Amino acid sequence: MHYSFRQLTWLAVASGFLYGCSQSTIQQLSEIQPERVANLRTANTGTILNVQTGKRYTDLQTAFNELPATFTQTYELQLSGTILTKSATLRNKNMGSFSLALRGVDGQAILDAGQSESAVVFNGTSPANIRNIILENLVITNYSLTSGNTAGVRFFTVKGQSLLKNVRFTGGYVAMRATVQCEDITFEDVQMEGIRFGGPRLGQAPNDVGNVVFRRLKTSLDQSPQNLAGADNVCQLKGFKSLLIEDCEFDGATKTIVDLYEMSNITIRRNKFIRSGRNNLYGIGIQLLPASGSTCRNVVIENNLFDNPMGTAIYLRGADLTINNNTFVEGGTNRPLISLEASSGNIELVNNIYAGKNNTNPIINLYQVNAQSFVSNNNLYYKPAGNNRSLIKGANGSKDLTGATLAQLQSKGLDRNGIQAQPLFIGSADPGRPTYMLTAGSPGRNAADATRCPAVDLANQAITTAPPDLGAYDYDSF
Ligand SMILES: [Ca+2]
Repeated sequence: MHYSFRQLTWLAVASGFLYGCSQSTIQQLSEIQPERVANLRTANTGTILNVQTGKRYTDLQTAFNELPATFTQTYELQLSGTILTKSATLRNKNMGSFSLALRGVDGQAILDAGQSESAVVFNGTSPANIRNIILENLVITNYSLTSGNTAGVRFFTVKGQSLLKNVRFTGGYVAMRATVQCEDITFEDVQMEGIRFGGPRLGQAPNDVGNVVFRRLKTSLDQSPQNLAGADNVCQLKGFKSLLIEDCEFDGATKTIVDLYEMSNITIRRNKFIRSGRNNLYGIGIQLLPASGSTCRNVVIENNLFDNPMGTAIYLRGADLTINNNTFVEGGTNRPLISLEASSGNIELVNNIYAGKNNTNPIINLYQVNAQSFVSNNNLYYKPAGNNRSLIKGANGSKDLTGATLAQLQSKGLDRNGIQAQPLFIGSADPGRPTYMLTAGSPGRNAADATRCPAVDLANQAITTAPPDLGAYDYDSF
């Protein structure tokens, strides 16, 4: 069940009436800013059951405190209803190799931070050993609107494999923040709504986080006018061992959607990037920057849709870059659609659709690129008639690769199997198919290099019917 933020407030009010105000509730209320008291937002109406001990709580901090200092087993706290949780913190525990789950039963339980800082904090700063945290079936709401250092969920030094599954963040400033030598974190079916100054903010130093997976993450932008003037990047991610982003939908950003620093081993596939840079032409769909004097390696970006980016869709400074089977539908920017800078290793751009609009800048810009191999083939380029922009501009090492027409690119050894034509997307003609799938008559249909195609397309269909199409979708496999 999905509640809007306004509905959540109503629920809290209604629950307050239903359950009445106990003595402990009044005590909780007195700790909150006075204007919140009038809202009755702060009622504790939920319950917490420690499955292992059978003990029940209405206060998350008490439930944490009564967990043993040294775990000899796994623990599960089952949450039901709405829990007011003013930065409840798990700390000073040695969890050994065990785990702790906070799991909503009866649907998603609501952790309401009461506009204090974080809703829930896990602090494994030495000598503690906090690890393997599972947060499942929860709504995290009403966390700090003003501080970028706190977040709905805050991890310090959380080890092992942690999981957020079916968690919805709404009504706050930064959804989740993890820093100081955390290990692996997986997000599955997580929503981050009303982005102001960020969804996930993970890592702040080299090697700060382990292996991170975002699977079916959905973000949406706070559309209020004051937010659109100043909001920040959606995902700010730094210093991971590896990163996988798949099957996510990032709807709206006023600046950059995925902002990556100082990491290698990145796979970004089957995602929709919608309206990046909405109010800021320097906002980018995916940006990757290395540390000074270092190089980010092994970057794969495939089967994504870049739907009307207002600025550059992909800006990478790294090595060993693969950008295959993506569909780019330009949003009327005056920036290059793809910008590769100071890049080395092997670079490959294959099976992409670049649907340019009225830009005068190149579709692909190369700056200080010095790759061992530079492959661009089986791509479809489109720019309106009479437009002089370069399809590719710049050089690889000393070899100039600039071309404003397909023939010019081919004369430089690029896009031998390329196409320069209108892509002919389905649009609204067939509501049963994705808008940016190619039509049956598109020149990009059956035009892909099958050896570079992934097994599954953006519509999550196995690509079974050769030859595959250019771009993120395959018509025949649908
Ligand atoms: Ca086909």
